[in-house]
Amino acid sequence: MSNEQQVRIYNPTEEFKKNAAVSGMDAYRALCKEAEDDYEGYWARNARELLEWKKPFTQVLDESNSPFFKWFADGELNVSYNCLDRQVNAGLGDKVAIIFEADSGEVTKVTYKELLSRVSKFANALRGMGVKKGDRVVIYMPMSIEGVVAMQGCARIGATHSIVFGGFSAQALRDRIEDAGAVALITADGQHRGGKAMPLKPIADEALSLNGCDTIKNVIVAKRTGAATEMKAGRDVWFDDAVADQSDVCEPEWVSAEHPLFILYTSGSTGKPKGVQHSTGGYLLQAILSMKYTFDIKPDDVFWCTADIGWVTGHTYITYGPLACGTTEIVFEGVPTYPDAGRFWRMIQDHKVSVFYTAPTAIRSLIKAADNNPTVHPTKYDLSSLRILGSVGEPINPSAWEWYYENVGGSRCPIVDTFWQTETGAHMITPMPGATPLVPGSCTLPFPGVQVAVVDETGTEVPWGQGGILVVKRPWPAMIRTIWNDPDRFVKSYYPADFQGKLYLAGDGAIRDKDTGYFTITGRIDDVLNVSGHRMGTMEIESALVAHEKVAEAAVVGRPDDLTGEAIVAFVVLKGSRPTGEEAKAVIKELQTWVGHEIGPIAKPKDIRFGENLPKTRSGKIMRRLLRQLAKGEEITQDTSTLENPGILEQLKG
Ligand code: 6R9
Repeated sequence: MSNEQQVRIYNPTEEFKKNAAVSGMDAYRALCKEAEDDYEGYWARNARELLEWKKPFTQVLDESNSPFFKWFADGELNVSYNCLDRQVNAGLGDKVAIIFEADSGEVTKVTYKELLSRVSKFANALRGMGVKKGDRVVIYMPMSIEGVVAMQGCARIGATHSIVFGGFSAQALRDRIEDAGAVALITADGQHRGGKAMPLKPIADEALSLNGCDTIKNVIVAKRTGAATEMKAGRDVWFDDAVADQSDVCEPEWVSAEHPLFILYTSGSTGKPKGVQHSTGGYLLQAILSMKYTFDIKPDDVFWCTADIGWVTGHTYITYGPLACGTTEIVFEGVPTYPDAGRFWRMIQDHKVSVFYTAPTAIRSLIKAADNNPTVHPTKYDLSSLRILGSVGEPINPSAWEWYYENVGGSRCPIVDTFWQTETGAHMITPMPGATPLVPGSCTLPFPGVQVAVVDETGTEVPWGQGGILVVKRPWPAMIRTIWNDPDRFVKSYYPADFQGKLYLAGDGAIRDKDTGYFTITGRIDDVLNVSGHRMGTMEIESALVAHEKVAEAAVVGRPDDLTGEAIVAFVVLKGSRPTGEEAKAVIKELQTWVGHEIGPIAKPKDIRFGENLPKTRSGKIMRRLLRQLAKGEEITQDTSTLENPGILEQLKG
């Protein structure tokens, strides 16, 4: 963004502020101050108020074995009890917990009472198979009620679940089963996406036939597509049969607050995926507190997080946070573009969604779709039920932010741009919708109680206005506890010696506005480019490109260059069709000039390539490592089986 560009600020309306959980900046600052004055006291107060404990804790933060921190360790509770029994006991049994909309459009509603009954039966089925506290259960399922039931069922008996996203290959599933040493696998015959039925059980079977999976004793298979399915006698059982004769009463397993609720594999910068291990008490505390503060959740809200349960966002903001708050939430099986790109807007209209949480990549693709086809434009739908919009997963470029604000939110709904990670468990930097003045493209200020900073290579805080490394200064309740099977890697990755093991390294760069102190994430540290000695975030250049009227989406990577150290390569998707030949040359010139104007000549991409799309993981993250290989003209050695659209690699070879 050029300096001349006027930064617009969006304040919450008085009306909104009045009823907000965090009402006004004074209220926000008071919470931050409470935490600063008495860090443990702040979290302990919330843990007492927001969680129901079987055995109250007496210890708060235990730093004796740093960086393996513990929170509320002598307290005992159960996550499923806190999500389900608590609501039923409070008289919310008949409230709808889940509105499930299938890919086909079919809608199923489940009340809290019914959900408790289904989870209890499933938990009893697991116990009947001999699955016990501390055992690992891998879940490889589509977006479904059964998926949520499976997760909650594990939590109920103290089994540690590990979800593997339904788009992952047999090899990826195998690796995770082996690393976790799982005793059971919960899957489905298949899944529906965009009108097509796709297999899951055959992939699971393939994974189980590979070396390393013999720890799996039971496979539970939910019926989704009705595809002919091979069932191995003595190992495989249908989900419905497993629960059929089970009691709907299941005494929860009361576990320590430190008991591992789940492991979730995520990619590191190199090497094999890391099994991020999360806790019970601290994790649930921040899931609830962020529902309250960031989403300002109220009893009448209809909440919709569009993530998949295979990602951390689906864990915290589908399976646990909303249910622990007694919220009615949407669970969606399908994709945003089927049967057309108005699907999200139609669902918001039909279910009167009031809080909507999605990813910038979805927004950008829907902007493109709406530009090409006015009938799927959000303004064609009644979105008046909305009161808060959210964004997560990557930086949201200001132009997409403004489109989202105006066209989806009717210039009425605050946008919470939530920065966090698999490892952090819950929001870390985010606006409070009834307090924080919003600046498009900035995730603004820390969540109350979270202490983040921007530092240099030695761990010293840099002045506002100067870019640096994002760190967390103090342990927080929902943080990663370790990497499963690899505590050394945990220490090296997140508490490096460079910072004397005292600061959590997020892996992202950030800059604080020199006047407001607002945080802007500049992208993963490994995505920062150095061109002729100038440091700049790839995101900055992407944002400039996307601000051009012809550009729908852009990804920028570095390529080694003899002259300048690194050269900038941009992969661009235009709103219209993909240009070739002379036309392409003209657009390249136009975009180079544009970026030169927006940021400065140094930021002009040396090489611009056009594709109909960008290579993304199934969760919608741009695969930058792959783009870097393409930029260098290298052969693709990386596994591309998780790519949503492998065909576009040819177009981007340049
Ligand atoms: C929740 C989630 C984490 C990485 C993180 C950062 C990027 C997430 C962001 C954001 C800018 C935001 N990221 N939210 N960057 N603004 N609001 O996405 O977890 O899949 O582990 O990704 O995503 O780079 O380090 P995860």
